[in-house]
Amino acid sequence: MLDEVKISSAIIEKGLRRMREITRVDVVIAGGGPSGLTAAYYLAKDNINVVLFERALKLGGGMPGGGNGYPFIVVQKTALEILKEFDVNFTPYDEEYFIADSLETTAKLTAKAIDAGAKILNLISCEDVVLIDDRVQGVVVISTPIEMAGLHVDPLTVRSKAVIDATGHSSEVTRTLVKKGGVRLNTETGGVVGEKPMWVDFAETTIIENTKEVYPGLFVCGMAANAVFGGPRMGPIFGGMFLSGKEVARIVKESL
Ligand code: 48F
Repeated sequence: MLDEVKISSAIIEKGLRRMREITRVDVVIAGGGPSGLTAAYYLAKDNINVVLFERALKLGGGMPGGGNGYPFIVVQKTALEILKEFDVNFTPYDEEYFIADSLETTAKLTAKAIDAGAKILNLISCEDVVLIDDRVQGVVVISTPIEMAGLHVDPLTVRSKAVIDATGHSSEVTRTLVKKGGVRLNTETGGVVGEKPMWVDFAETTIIENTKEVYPGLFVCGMAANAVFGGPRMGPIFGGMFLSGKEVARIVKESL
């Protein structure tokens, strides 16, 4: 006989164990879009204890939606190594542009990151950072439904050696640090410079330069990197996102 209580108990026990496991980790990633998932994979692959928090129910950020809802993404030649690493199928459009299924890419990035050992928790928002002795040392997390309901409920804290802001266009973690911590970032203005209008070629190049430690303990990747350092947007081409995720994993590993 299948037992309703056993099913609930199995989930509650595993869920609590998971929450307990992730209260102290090497690296926290805020945001499960293409750059955050890529970073999670490359860190976990090198045995770094990494947890990724995603506010939404689904993973992938802006990727599953492809371009204007057509479920395809474009990836330039220089980033094909990443699609190959994740076993994502792709077809050439011409010798420079390649097309992948946005849902397949999302699923494979997620599965490979989990297989490599990354812990991914959806429905959890990073609402603040832990700032001790002028260094970001973790994040403050709250369940998304509680956040959405606007209820006055205290959050939980996760300590880490490094935090990666992979929250995309909003660059939310970095903005929160500036707003609440009153700190000066490693940018030309000392604050979040803000995303510039579309310029694909420039955006896809500068995103790698902008992938860096923006404040002690806090790193930015993906669209958050361009938003923080004042780079332009690029639309549904994703090579820069994948390469930025890989690059931030490399930089963070070096810093640990
Ligand atoms: O926006 P998103 O996909 O970021 P990305 O990895 O990729 C950008 C592209 O999708 C696209 C683009 C293509 O070239 O420009 O926009 O830089 O994913 C960001 C994820 O972070 C989540 C959000 O729900 C999304 O899935 N997120 C945002 N704020 C928080 C968060 C937060 N405070 N805590 C947790 N997750």
